[in-house]
Parts: sequence; C-alpha cells; structure tokens
Amino acid sequence: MAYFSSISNVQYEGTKTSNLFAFRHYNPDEVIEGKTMREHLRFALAYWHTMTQDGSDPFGSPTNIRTWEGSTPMETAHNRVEAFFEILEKLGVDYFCFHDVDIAPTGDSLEQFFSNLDEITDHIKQKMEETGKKLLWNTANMFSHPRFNNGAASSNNAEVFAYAAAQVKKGLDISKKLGGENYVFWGGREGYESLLNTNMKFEQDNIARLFKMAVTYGEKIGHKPQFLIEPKPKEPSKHQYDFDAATTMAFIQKYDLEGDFKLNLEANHATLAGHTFEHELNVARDYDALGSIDANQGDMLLGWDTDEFPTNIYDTTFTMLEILANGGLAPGGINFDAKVRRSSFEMEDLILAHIAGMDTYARGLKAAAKIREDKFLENLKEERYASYKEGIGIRILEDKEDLESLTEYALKNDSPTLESSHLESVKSRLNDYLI
Ligand code: XLS
Ligand code: NI
Ligand code: NI
Repeated sequence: MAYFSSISNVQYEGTKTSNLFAFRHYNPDEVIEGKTMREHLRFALAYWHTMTQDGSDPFGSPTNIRTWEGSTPMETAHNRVEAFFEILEKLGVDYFCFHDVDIAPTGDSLEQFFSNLDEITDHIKQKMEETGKKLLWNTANMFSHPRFNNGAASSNNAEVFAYAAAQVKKGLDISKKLGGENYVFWGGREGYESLLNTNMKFEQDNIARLFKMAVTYGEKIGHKPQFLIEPKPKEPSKHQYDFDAATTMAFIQKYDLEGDFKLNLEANHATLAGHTFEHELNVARDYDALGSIDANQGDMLLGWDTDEFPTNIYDTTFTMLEILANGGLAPGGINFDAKVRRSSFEMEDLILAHIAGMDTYARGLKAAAKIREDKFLENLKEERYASYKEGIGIRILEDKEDLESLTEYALKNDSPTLESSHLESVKSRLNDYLI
C-alpha cells in the first residue's frame, strides 16, 4: 500500500518554482568542492520523529493524522516500515536512524521484544535491498521505560545494567545485520536528579564499562561501526554526564575510548548547554572527534529540546563551515532529529518539513563553500594572528623562549601595537554570502 501516492518524487526545481514539493536549493547532483551535494550532506531520517511522534504534548492529545495504524502493534510496525521507505524514496534521502523501540513493539518480555525486532528488521533489510537505502546509525532506547528511572548503565540497580547491556548487544546484532555505519549512545537518563544520593564516579565508571563491553562485542562479531556519544546537558535528567562536547571528550579520554568513539552532536543540545552549535562542532573537530550530527534547531525563548526542523541559514552556514573544515562527516551524516510542530499534522507535512531542512542545509553548504572559495574567514584569521608569523611570535611558537627571555623582550617593547577587529563590518560582509 502506498501512503504518499499523491506526492511524486521530490526534484530540484530551483528558486523560481511554485511547487511546494520541490527542492529549491538542494540539488543532489550539483558538485561543490569536488563532491556532490548528496555526498557532502549524507542526509538521514529519524524513525522516531517521522514514524512514531503523534503531536501530543503535556497539555494536549495527539494531533497527527497518520494512516499507517494497523489492528495490532506488529501490523502497525510493518506498515510503518513501508511508509518510512516510501518517504525516504520520495525525498531521495539515502540514510536512516532508529531506536530499537521505534521500530518494534516491546511486547510483554525481553524475549518477545527481541523476536519482534528480528521480524521487523527482516522487513527493513528487505526494503534496504530493494531501495539501496542505508542505516546511518541505530541506538537503544534506555530511558523511556520506568525501569530506567535512575539511568541505564549509570543505574544504582545492577539488574537494570544487565537489561541495558542486553539491549546494546541486540542493537549491535541489528547493526551488523543491517550494515549500520555508526552506533549511537545518547545518555537519556545517564545523569542524576540529586547529588545527595548519587555516587558520580561509580556511575560514570559503569557507563564506561558498558561502552567497553560494546567495543569488545563488536570485535567479537566482526562488526565495527563508528561508535558515537551524543552529548546533552539536561532533559530528561537534571544533570546529564555527557553535558557537552568538551565534557564528553574528557570522559572519552579518561576512559581510554579515543580510538573507538567520536561525537554525534545535536544543534538543540548545544543551545541547552549554553553554546552555539558551531562551538560544539569546533571543539569536536579540534579533538578529531566530529563524527555525525543531529540536525535541528531550538527556540531561544524556550529552555527545552524543541527539535524543530532547521530553517535558519546562518546556523546551517556555520555548521557547514565546520563540516567542510572537518573534511566531511563520513561515515557520519546529517540526521534530521527534528519533528513537525503540533499544528503541522498532515501526512504531507513530513515531506514538506524535510524539504525545508534539506534546502536550508543546501543553502548553508553553498554559502560555506563560497566563503571558503573567497578565503573570507581564512584571510581574516590569518591577519588576526599575523604577529605569530614573525620575530618574537615565531620564537614563541618554536618554544625558543622562556619567562626570563620574554621579560627581557617585554621590558624593551612594552606598548604592543593593537589592531581593531572591525567585527561589525565582518558580520555585515558575511551577510552578503547568505542572502
Ligand atoms: C534526545 C536525543 C535523542 C538521540 C537518540 O534529545 O536527541 O533523540 O538523538 O537517542
Ligand atoms: Ni539527537
Ligand atoms: Ni535531542
């Protein structure tokens, strides 16, 4: 059964088009910096927002009209697979991501859940073979069920740790079955509500323990996806251990996970941590740990993870500057961890919202490439640090100076020539690349 038969495959038609179901900026085959837009952007769809989100919020019932509801949970799950691949096809998106609980009903026991997962992943595998779509990453939802009240690997309850480990094992088996390129850990409730009853070190040691078990198991089954940790400072926990990129890198280094783990960074999580997204991307890149991104945007007036579709071209331009500087994201990609607003409740909104996100990223890519071509920011930084290109600057960088020799130098040169940054003018000229 086709769920979107009234919508044909979305094509690039340029900015003159009045067709809402067309790309105005994303032209998959257009070559930029030697790669097609499709190769640069490696878009992915998130199963949870696209297939299972119903539009309800703490104040209201579901609003979304979805025609894939079946008469049993398994029937619905199968229908969703069909509808999901149809959306991937319509949009020409090559990748997808999911949590275990998104794709299959959890049933009455873990055994039942696993057998449901086997059945549904058979279906997904068959659709992947038919369409050539690929699994960017999967993950285990270890935060929704009440058993995860106090976290998963960081839980005070060892049986909960064991349950989480079983989900991760199954997640890796599924990753192998479907050729997953990455595997994500987002620490949903890996944090604490109160320090009064929490042993932080104990809990973090245990999180690292589970991560190491995952690496070991991957090696054992001969499947090595790029492992990714997704930082977030809070929500649902009051404080989450993977607070931001810098905190998570400290964790990765402390527990010797550097060879196997990189970061999956999400725009809205950066906002919650009090950072810009480009700050987070830059931190990760400096550690050679920028693995993948969850594309969305928050609302500066709200303090939670609103997961809106990205439509801000300033943000996507800065994001794409980081991604290009990183030499791309592969094997990672750009996953739309974004949901339609409650008032956008029609099926076709799923297509329209993704077009909006994809076009906004395409504009960001084009603007970023132009900025790089003109060396606009490169020249600016070059000039700004020019004092390290000569004389005492070179000697400092070559570690040829010490406190005494520099004191001698400063005593003779005690009024450095300072230069204005002209930052307002820089920002204004930057606008020319975007609009
Ligand atoms: C929640 C996270 C989640 C992860 C996957 O805020 O963004 O959706 O991406 O578990
Ligand atoms: Ni996310
Ligand atoms: Ni999020």
